[in-house]
Amino acid sequence: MSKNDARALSIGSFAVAVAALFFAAILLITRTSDQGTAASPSEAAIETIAVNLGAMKIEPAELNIPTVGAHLKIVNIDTQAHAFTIPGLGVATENLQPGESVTVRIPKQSEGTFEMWCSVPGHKDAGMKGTVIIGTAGPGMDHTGSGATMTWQEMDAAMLKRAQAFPAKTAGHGGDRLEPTVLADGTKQFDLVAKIVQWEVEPGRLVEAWTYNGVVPGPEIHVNVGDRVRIVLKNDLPESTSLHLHGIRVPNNMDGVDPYTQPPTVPGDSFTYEFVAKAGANSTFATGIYHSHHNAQTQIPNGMFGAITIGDIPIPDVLKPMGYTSIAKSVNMVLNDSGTIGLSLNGKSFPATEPYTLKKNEVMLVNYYNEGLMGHPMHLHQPMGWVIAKDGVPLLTPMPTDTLWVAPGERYTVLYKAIEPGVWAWHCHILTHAEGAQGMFGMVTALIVEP
Ligand SMILES: [Cu+2]
Repeated sequence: MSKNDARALSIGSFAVAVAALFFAAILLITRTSDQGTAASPSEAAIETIAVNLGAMKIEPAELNIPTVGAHLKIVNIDTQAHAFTIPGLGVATENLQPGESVTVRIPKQSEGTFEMWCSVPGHKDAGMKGTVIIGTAGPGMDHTGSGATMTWQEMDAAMLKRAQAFPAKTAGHGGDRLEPTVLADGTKQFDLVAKIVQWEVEPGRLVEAWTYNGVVPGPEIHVNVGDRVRIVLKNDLPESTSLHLHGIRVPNNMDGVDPYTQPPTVPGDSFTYEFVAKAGANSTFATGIYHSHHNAQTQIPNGMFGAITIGDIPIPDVLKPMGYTSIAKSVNMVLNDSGTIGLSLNGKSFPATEPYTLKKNEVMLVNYYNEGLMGHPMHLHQPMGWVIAKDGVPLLTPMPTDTLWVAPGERYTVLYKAIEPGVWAWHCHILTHAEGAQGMFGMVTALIVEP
């Protein structure tokens, strides 16, 4: 984005300003899932999508189902009987009386478009019909269309609508610091419960998240170098798990790699991790992440990750004459791209991502963590960044950055200084992770620099 764009952005309200950047009118799919029905890990990852049979209409009229399949929870919210069918997928319910509901499993499918309607005579012609679209952008909506079927006016309108929704309110906020229970001997105890909850990734999109303490990311654990730490993990998942302290120096038997260093922690069981908090090798601090190390390719992308930070990260002396003298704000930003959560920053997708605010000349410390399955080049418009640490170890010489490739498992610590006022986009620069024909989505947020 050029400086001229930036000036345009700073005109008008924040929402309209950000509008130049962004997205739109999404399928109004209410996605729900019945908690606790997760019979097996693969089933638990399948979304439940609500379909309402109303007065001569089916809501949503356009149903977007991922290729991995879904459960359709069909509810008759009308005052007369209806029956739901997708003949092309072999779905046909009995007559549903007012208030009745039924859940139908849509198995794994290849991409395609089908018709759905109410099979009670006359109802289809009266308007009870719609379209079922299988496939496209993984969990959630299709954000990646080329826009070939839209006029440019429609595209602009869609982008404006989506942009104006930012920052959109959603239920749940992850990554907040967890207060320890301090035991008699000074040990700091942190209690984590691994469990599945409904998590609102963006407005109206509820997914089955696999969480620590019901939030994505899990709460931040912060301790000082030398602290005695105890993390008690209770497993309320429908399968085993274990907790690995990624990037943190712990005794081997606390490394959380079942079945080598411990048995798997089975459903209903607990495991206690105990260690003395150490700085990284050649470091005075540590920047780590705790996450599952059991069926991890599913459990982690579905939400089982949280920052663990030890000590404070010093500002390198070489940056102080350049105005990097104190830290106004510290931010953990956990990247994800897969599982039920999908493309997200700290468990939320644009427009539900969190904007950050700085005053001119203030410095923000950002810890990037990538818990996804792909690399992400994180790009913050104008404010100049210096990478000061990688994986919790200070660089001997800080490295300038406006775009930083963060590979899965990596942590980078960056100091950004606010230079000019404005709303500065902050996003992954793999563009299909950030923008579609209907505007921005996924791995996008903004830094607002106040005068
Ligand atoms: Cu990306």
